[in-house]
Amino acid sequence: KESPAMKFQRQHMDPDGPSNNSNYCNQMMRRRNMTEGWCKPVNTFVHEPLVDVQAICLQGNITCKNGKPNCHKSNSSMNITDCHKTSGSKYPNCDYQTSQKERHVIVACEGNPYVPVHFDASV
Ligand code: T3P
Repeated sequence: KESPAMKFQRQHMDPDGPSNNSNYCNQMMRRRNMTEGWCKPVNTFVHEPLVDVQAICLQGNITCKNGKPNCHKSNSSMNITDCHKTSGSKYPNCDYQTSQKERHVIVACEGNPYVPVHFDASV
């Protein structure tokens, strides 16, 4: 079974990206199984080494959007791609807008080892 930490990596890690490709999100949302049963509306991929994203769990501790205390904001800005479902697209034809950004990343961390399990926001 997929652990929360592995699910975070599947949904949010793409160290070898980004591709300068407006089809990036259409391809990646499908390849990473986020278009099965529904079109996941918003999803961010992080283009940094896994160790650097795991290290965010040791960085600034903040409250998550859901009120839990286990979120952490990256000290540095990171290279990310935001995928937003286009308003007209309907399952099973999931269509996404691709936007590349440099942002500080906020993740929720859990467990031992204490690792990212949820992407909360970019700022
Ligand atoms: P997950 O908890 O699997 O990481 O908030 C609902 C989902 O939307 C959540 O999935 C994270 C995702 N999301 C992003 O990936 N990027 C964003 O900027 C925001 C706001 C949400």
